[in-house]
Amino acid sequence: MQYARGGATDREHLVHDAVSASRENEGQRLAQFVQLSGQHEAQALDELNAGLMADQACISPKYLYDALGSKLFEAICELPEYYPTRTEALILEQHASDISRLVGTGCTLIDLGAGNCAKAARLFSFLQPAQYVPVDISVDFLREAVERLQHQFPQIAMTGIGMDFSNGLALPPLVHHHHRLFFYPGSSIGNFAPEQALVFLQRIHTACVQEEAANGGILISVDLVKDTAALDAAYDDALGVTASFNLNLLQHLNRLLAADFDLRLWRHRGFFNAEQSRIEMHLEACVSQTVRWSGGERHFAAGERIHTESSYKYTRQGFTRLLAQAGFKDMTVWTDPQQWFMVCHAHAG
Ligand code: AVI
Repeated sequence: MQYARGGATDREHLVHDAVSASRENEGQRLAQFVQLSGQHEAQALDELNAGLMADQACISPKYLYDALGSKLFEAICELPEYYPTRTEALILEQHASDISRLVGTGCTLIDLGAGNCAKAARLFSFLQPAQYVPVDISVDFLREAVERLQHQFPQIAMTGIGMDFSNGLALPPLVHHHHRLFFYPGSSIGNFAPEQALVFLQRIHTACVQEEAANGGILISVDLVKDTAALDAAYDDALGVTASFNLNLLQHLNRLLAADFDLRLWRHRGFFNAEQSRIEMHLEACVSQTVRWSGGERHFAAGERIHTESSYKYTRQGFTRLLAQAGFKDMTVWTDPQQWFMVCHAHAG
């Protein structure tokens, strides 16, 4: 995926909870892992409470990704209607050599929202990174995949980082400054509103040029504006997997907040809002009801909604303009024949 799962993190809150340093073990290089502490539980509960009490109720999409939510998202990626995953894979496969010509070899490959690390691993033989840094909300999630990859690619130093990068990108000193390539696949940038996306891209730009490092850049995927019917189907599939993914958020809230959402009384809504150029996902109350949780309660009228996700769709020009505003230059764009999806490389300096 993946959305940066879990709570907000910023420089003040970053604490190295656990670092397992790279060791040599009978000639076998071991990956290293760093878990940076995230948002405090109390802050998360305040955020959820405020969202549920807002005039237009809303919950951050990061709460879609509990253990079951992450599995449901993997299933979404297999759906015939959900074109982004397979279209991106095709573009990356077709243009891996072009990408390696632009990036060169020996980079520090920083994989944001790495998940099972499969997308980046397909680029290893082309990019031959000196260091691979998968970042996801929890190192436990990364551990298995990274250890397997480290075994397969012993020549690449691997440092798994557990952090929520959505509110800050303060990487630990173990991550080399030299020749950083930020890889942000999956069109996850679309889950930020455009103003937030700009701030996030500016942070990546700063992280590329810090310490006067040279050769930094970004390789990022973006979902493009297209026919509304194709977009609606991708976020409201016939099998109902996206509906389950969305409804599971209520189950997650029941656990986090000791809430009493009855999932049978809510339905999934997923549709393209052309004016805002975004998919919106909502949970809609089927009947009038009162929901209670520790710390609050709210009456929802039938038809009232909780906004759970936005997924912005860009034009090619609109997104390259955003990259330029963030300080990037020399954009190279690859798309599929239908121009539904794009992968873009840009230099930082
Ligand atoms: C993770 N993110 C890019 C997905 C998207 O398409 O916005 C999340 C998703 N939500 C519903 N389907 C997929």
